[in-house]
Amino acid sequence: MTAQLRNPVLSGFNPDPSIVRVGDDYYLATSTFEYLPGLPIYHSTDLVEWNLIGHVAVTPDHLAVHDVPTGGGAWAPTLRYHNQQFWLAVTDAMGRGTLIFTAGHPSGPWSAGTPVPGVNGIDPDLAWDSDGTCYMTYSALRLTGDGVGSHDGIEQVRINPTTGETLCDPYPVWSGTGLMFPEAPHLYQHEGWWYLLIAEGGTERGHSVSISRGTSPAGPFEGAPTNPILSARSTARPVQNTGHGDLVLGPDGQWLFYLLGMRTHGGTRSFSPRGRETFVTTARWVDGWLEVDPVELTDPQSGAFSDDFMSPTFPLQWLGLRALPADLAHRSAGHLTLRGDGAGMSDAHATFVGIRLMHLDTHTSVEVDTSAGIGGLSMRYDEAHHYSVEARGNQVIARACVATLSQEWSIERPAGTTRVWMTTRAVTPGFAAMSCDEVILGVDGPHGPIELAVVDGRFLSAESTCSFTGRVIGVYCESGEVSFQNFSYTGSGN
Ligand code: 6LW
Repeated sequence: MTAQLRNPVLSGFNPDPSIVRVGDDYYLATSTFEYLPGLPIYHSTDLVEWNLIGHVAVTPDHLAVHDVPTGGGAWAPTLRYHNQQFWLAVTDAMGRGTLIFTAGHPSGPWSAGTPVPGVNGIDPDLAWDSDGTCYMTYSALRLTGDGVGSHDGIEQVRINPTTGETLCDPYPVWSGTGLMFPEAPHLYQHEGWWYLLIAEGGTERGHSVSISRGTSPAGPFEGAPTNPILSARSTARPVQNTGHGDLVLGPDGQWLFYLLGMRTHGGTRSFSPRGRETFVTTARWVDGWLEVDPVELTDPQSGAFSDDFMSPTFPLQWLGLRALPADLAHRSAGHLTLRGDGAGMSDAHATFVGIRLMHLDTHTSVEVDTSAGIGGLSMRYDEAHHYSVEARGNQVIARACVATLSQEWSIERPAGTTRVWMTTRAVTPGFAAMSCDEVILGVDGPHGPIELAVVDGRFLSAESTCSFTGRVIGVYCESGEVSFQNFSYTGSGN
């Protein structure tokens, strides 16, 4: 791998990466599901440092995530540059369906999103032939109509990308080697060929990448003799589930493949607390076919995030559950105030804002004032899987909710300011401890930190929850009004 490339590229849940190069600038988009703002755009010039520069979906009208089931919402963008503008095609799953957004610059503002009602599927790709014909190639997992949930392979249709009109009936194209869930198609023109790259095998441990080629963007395509050209399945590689990616030419002429993968942990390496993250690997063309190298993990990166709530606007890292952070919380003079309507963390519409958990060993804390309400710090995977430290009346309650099971530990609230915290600590792999990490839930007392509970972390992992996201850690208000000060996150470890 090129010496300075770093893996993961984007820590914390950031699946389905799509990348575009314009001159010396690289832009990358990932999926956000039920969270807003949606569809982050990251920018880099050296492919080492990536900065979050904005989001495509910055109003509740862009994506109809308010009422989608968890795991629905923004799936699998394709980011492209054509005719002096940026294009992003995406599925708002169970929401607005297939959409195309455009922008003059990827930091925004983006257009309102043009529906493509003739495409009933996921993972839409956009490609233009030299005569200007626009092809949308997608995975025909039916999200609406008769046969919801059925999967008809990869399909393609010619479209007018400006109006969203389909210009012919969709037709099937090459759909892989026969592994399950052919998805994530991207079309590339290279040295006289059109290449159709897809993922297959499902987004779990069988995830793979396969490629085919033809002389027309509409096919027919013949599969590579070496398919699948990438998979970590049945290997001891530290990054598993590798697949669903996009190809780009690096500054030094090196082809690079940006893709999703999971850092798995535990005695049998079975659990991924951060879900699917973005990785990169090198690739090359050999005899007219693409070769992709296995994904290597580079040295652990440490990181920190803090917010003193002095600025009236949210830093771009904050995510709101089914609503924009600014519509859920008010920031003023060092305080973040949330107002709850009775929905706790077990509700799909909890009043919750948080950041992606990016590391394995982490510590997060926040001061909480619940004199007028109930709330605290929570680590959420989904509404069925979350751990919290809550202040309520004269009590501090640690709570672990896993599917239909829930357990609580409570103490009398210590005197003074209430600073609640959560620590995640990697478990040393071995047969004595099969889990990925333990989560310690606590509160500061007058004589130092007080541990309320130590909870097994495996239940907040991609494998236990079957959610498409990852852990998000942040603050919530169940009822009344709760005010927070000085949010702090530090993390390290792969
Ligand atoms: C996405 C599909 C997949 O649409 O998971 O891994 C879905 N790939 O391609 C949601 O991220």
